Amino acid sequence: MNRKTGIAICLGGAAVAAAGCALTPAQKPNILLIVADDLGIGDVGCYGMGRIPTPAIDSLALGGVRFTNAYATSATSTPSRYAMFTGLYPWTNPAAQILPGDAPLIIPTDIPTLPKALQEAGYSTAAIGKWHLGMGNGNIDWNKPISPCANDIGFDYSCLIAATNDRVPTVYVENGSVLGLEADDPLEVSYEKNFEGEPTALSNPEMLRLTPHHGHNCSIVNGVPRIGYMKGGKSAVWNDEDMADYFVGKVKSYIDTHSEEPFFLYYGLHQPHVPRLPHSRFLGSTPYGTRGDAIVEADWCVGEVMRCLDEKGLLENTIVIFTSDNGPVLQDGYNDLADSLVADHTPSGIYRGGKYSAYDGGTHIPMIVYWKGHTRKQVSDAFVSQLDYFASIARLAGAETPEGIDSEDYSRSFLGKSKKGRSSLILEAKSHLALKEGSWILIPPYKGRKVRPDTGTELGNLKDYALFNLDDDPHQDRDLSSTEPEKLSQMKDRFHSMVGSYYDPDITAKLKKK
Ligand code: NG6
Ligand code: CA
Repeated sequence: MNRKTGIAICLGGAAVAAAGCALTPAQKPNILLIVADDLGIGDVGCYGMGRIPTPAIDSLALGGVRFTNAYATSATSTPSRYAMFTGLYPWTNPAAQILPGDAPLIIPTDIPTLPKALQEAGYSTAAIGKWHLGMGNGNIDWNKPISPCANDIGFDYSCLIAATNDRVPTVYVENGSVLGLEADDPLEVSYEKNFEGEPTALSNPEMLRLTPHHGHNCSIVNGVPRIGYMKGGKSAVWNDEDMADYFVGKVKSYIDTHSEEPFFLYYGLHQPHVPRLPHSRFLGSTPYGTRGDAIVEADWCVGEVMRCLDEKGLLENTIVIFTSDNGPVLQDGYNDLADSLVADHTPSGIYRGGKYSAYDGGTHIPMIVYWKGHTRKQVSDAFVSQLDYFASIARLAGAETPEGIDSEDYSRSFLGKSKKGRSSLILEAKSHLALKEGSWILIPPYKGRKVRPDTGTELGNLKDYALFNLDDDPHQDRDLSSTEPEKLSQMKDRFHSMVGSYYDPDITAKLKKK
């Protein structure tokens, strides 16, 4: 029996991987999880809110389920990705905050993870692209095999950037080893101090082709100032403009070599995170500067991968999930004109705030599920979250979901067979917590600035509890806390019972002191 036929027989009924329909390896659908970096709901053409063309992503929505009520757990990358792979609320692990490039792996190697569950169910698993969950034990020698790494939490294969494209080390790490290093030029990394004699953005501004707006004033790599210091490893340094092609190549060759077995492939796009350095063939493809062009490049990446699946005849047995780790930001540290060129494009769509924000723009993200022959074009307002990827994907793959995690199974909604979604979700923005319940959002009081001065983001730091109803106020302009006292009190109770001592109105100051 070939894989395609097997899937068709088993999934003929509504319930996928339901009891009594254990999937044999030949029947298991591949899972391709594509996670963009800082892509807003308004940045995706088919959401109809912005101006940037994204035909490849839109074509997933033409035959799939486009979610209008989907949430990342967090308004930044590390905690969002932590939740996707562990099924745990990231704020229950204080280490799940934006990590430096030399941070230790923050997912304990002895807890259940989504890739491990899939491995146990007979899947080959791979992580390609942006990682940002740490590697090693806090004291990495980059010239030796790094342990533990992504492979120790359930990925059979990994080819990653350790953190973000603006953080050192600016090298690719494959299965825990830096690729392309030469023995006579060892790579050294520090987030504390510069290596003697090495140029930085402060000492050698004449070497820069992109200047920092805030932060990003440490080592210069490829004329671009980064966060953190590094020395050596010259032969291993990535070329920013080639990163999209590089990872597309890795993804294609993984698909190529795994077309005969079920696979789970996590593909972390690096766009449109800063520094925005798309390949020259995308430059000028939008009037919105390099941020717009980087989104066009990301869309091209999606198109290439879909074409590869098609050519291999794998579309009918591959579930594709496309999403973003957090909301969008324009000015995120470089003078790249993203803010002055944005014009009529609206990255956060109709929502308030963006990356870093407790308002909806921080976590209300694009999400599309496409499975040729199984999903049909539809727009779903089911309330789903990336926190639910563990339980939902496990269900679709006939894998086990462990007891006691925060992830819930909405696999039927993922496939557009139901509109059932969560009743509630705790949202997180740099350790600031909020509660969404139905269309209601409760933002509790937090000390700190209303607007982040460097990025210009409205953070949602409010003096008192605020209550919003997204149904008729998607932009969260009308605080209903005084007109809806009963709702307010219910949601306050629920919020505090869900988060307990993790709520700390003074958290900003405490994190700064650390
Ligand atoms: C911030 C960086 C920002 C970006 C972000 C991580 C500064 C001043 N800003 O600290 O540029 O790298 O971290 O983004 O350093 S994320 O999408 O990976 O969470
Ligand atoms: Ca991000």
